[in-house]
Amino acid sequence: MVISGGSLCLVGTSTARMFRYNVAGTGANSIGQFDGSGVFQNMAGTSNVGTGFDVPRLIPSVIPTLIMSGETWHFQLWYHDSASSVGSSNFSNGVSVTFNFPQPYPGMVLIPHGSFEMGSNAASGPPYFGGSGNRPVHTVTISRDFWMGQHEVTQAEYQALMGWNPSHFQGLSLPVENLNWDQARAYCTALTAQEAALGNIPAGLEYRLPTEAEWEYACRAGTTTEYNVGISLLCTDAQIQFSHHGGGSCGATTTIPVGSFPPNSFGLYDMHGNVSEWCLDSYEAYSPNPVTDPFVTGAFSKIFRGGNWALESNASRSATRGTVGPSGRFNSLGFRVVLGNTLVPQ
Ligand SMILES: [Ca+2]
Repeated sequence: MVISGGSLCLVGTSTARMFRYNVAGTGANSIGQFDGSGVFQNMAGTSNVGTGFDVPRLIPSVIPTLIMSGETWHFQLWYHDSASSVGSSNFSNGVSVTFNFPQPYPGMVLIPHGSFEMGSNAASGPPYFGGSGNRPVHTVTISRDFWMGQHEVTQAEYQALMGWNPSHFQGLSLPVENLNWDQARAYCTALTAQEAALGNIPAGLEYRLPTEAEWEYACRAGTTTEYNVGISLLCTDAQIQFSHHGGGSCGATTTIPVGSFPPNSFGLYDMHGNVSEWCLDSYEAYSPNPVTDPFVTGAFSKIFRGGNWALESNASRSATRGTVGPSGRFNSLGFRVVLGNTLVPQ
């Protein structure tokens, strides 16, 4: 039995010709049969138990059969002895199946696929202090939808899954920090194992760190300005140390609970500020050529993104790239997870 795209495909033998099903609680019945390839075909309509269909019967066109997660369907093989009366249909004992579709972990937001301009041409002076590492701006296509955590991973989430809390600033609603790249990836691996055991991960996907391109695409959420809130980032927009847009010192001395500022249009909080966020990629200079689903691996230095409570507004721009060795641990560096296609860094 295969679930694909929300429709039902029953695979059986062509000799087991007739089938019926009903959805528990609805009273709805319908009837169908396996075709010559052993694929169940829905014959939409009300079941005619007792009248039945002679076998073989013409196979109708496939009618999509929607199944909702959590529904229990009852399947029952039956046959009609055409040599006797129409009331002599015979039924097997049948089988009941409850369908539970993969459900992303709570707090994951669907990020639709698309293209964007990655990088920044911001000048080297104030207020943005742009750099060559942000250039050249180039077209990046994210070819597949993915899910991203609304929030930086909290200490409550990390403690619950990993059994300890490495953070310098303690507080369950604060982002977890002071953990290295491998520890962030280990959390993703553990989350994948937990959710896979619950049947919540579609084939080919995993929980992992975002690629740098996924991170910037999600941060921008369609914006082309230096910040996803516009051309300026103020102390009232994010947990940062200093705003070069007239805000001056923000007085930040610590992380704050995740989600303390409004989200971007994808529903993602703290993409600017609070803690910087580990990405899966290694650092590599940008190429001017358009690229699809970039994923850089192999180099020593890893990427972190988004600025943090100890950095100034220019370091929190959508395009600003941070690099550090994988063993780095800082009280200003955490992470968030994505549910996306499986990627293996080297
Ligand atoms: Ca952040």
